[in-house]
Parts: sequence; structure tokens; C-alpha cells
Amino acid sequence: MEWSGRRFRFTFPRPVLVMGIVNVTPDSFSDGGRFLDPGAAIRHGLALAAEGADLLDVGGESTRPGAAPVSETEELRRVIPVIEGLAARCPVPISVDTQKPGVARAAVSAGAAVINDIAAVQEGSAMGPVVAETGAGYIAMHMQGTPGTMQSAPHYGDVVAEVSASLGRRLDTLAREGVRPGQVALDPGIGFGKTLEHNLDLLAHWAEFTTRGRPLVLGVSRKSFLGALLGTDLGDRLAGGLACTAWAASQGVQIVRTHDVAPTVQTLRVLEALRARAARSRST
Ligand code: YH5
Repeated sequence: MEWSGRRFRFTFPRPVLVMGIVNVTPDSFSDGGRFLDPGAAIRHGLALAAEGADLLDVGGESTRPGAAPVSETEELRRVIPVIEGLAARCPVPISVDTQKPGVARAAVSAGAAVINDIAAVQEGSAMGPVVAETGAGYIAMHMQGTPGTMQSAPHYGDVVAEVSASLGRRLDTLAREGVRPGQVALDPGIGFGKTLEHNLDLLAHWAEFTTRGRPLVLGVSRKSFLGALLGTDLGDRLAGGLACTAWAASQGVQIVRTHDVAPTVQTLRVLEALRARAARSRST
């Protein structure tokens, strides 16, 4: 299996890729706006790459439940200088976390290799043609509702079957719009229009998503469901996130999106050593 675009190529099987989060928002849950200054965001991205990030995900719109939408002009003002700065200084592919086709197009012009779209399954998404025309990689994430409404009353019959079917329909639509399947990675969208039980079902049955034949992205870093499970604040969810990473790695995941690159890299290195060892005969 391969995931590639005009500026990048990853061939699987290979060790799980780590995508480091670079927030450029004043109201971000986790970083409290520390990186609104482009210079600080660029330094943070470079530090994550030095910790072993394989991709850097730059986002300028908070998607916390109920967060106010950001105008296209403001989102461009936040992310473009950071993408330009990182692309000039850093060899790892950059993704742009945006729902807006205009921001995605400008981000690719500024050097981004991947479009990370949390609104991929929204009715009337206009992102497909941008992915087709730019040749960028694409992460299609599932969300029920919109960030403004998604946590009010998430509802599914069979959450795993419905999320998988929704991602499958998105793959079909993208193909009709001229996107190569090899450009696309899929993300069940942990925390996006899901209750705690829905999130646990998606993780517990993660292996079912591997049947789509596309790389899978896991995003659990510091999320509320970990707080609900553990009774911990934002600053105390790392171990919970690493447990999810280890579980997903055992079930089949290709990309893990995280704020905490160094501990995630360490976790995955140990898992990889164990996986390689288990495939061999025992020493005597
Ligand atoms: C994702 O899962 N998530 S932004 C609330 C938090 C902490 C973190 C309550 N973009 C994903 O990270 N893109 C976001 O604490 C994403 N997959 C992909 N592909 C939300 C986020 C967060 C929200």
C-alpha cells in the first residue's frame, strides 16, 4: 500500500508515521494560543520534526465543540506564513488542517503536501476538485454534524459500520472527481460527533477500517473522551493517548496525529521492536 502526492510518498508496511500538531489559533484547547506568532509556530514545528515527526499538521481554525468559525482571510493570515516558513526550513511533508477549499489551495501553493479535511464527509464538500487539481495528499476524516453542533446529540445505529460506509462513499465521490485512491488516507474522526461509547467502539473495532485498503489516521491526542475516561484535565491525558496509539498500532494504523511527538515516537519504537521480534524465532 502506498500513500503519495506531488510532494511526498510513503510506502507501507513501514513504522507508524507520527504527525505532529502545530496549532496557530488563539483559542486552541491545548496550546492556549502560544503559537499565534508565526515565528513561534515555526520553531515549534521544527522542534517536533527534531523529535521525530514524519509530518507536521498546521491548523488555524479551532474545532473545539462550539468554537466560533474563523473567516477565510483570518485563517490564511494564520497558516500561510507558518507553512511557508516550515516548508523552507524543514524536510518533512506539511499538512494543512482546514475545511476550506480556498485555504487548502493556498496552503499547497505555499508548500503543503497534504490537505487534512475534518469536513470531508459533509454534504456538498468542494474539496475534491482541489485535491484532484493540486495532486496533494488528502486525509478524509469522518464527522457527524459540524464543530458547532457535533457533540449535542451524536447518534448512530452501528457506529463502526456507519463511519466506515461514510468513508467508503467519500472515496467513491473523490474517485469520480479525479482523485487517485493512492492520494487518500482515512480517519474515523475520534471525538467528532461521537459519545465516549462511540469513541470506544471505533477504537475497539479499529481493525474493521483496514478493509478499505487505505492508510488509517488516528487522532486522540489530549481529547475529551480521555478526560471522561480518566477524570483528568488536558495536561494529564498523555498516557491515555499512548494507550490508544499502542492499541491502534496492534490493530492496523498508519498515521498517528499528536501534540506529544517524543513520547509517541518512543512508544511506537518499542512496539516496532516487539513486533519485529515476535515475527522471528526465539533466541536460545
Ligand atoms: C483528528 O482526529 N482532530 S482538531 C479537543 C481536544 C484536544 C484536541 C479537548 N484535527 C483531528 O485535536 N484531523 C483535529 O481537547 C484532526 N484527525 C484529523 N485528521 C481537534 C483536536 C483536539 C480537540
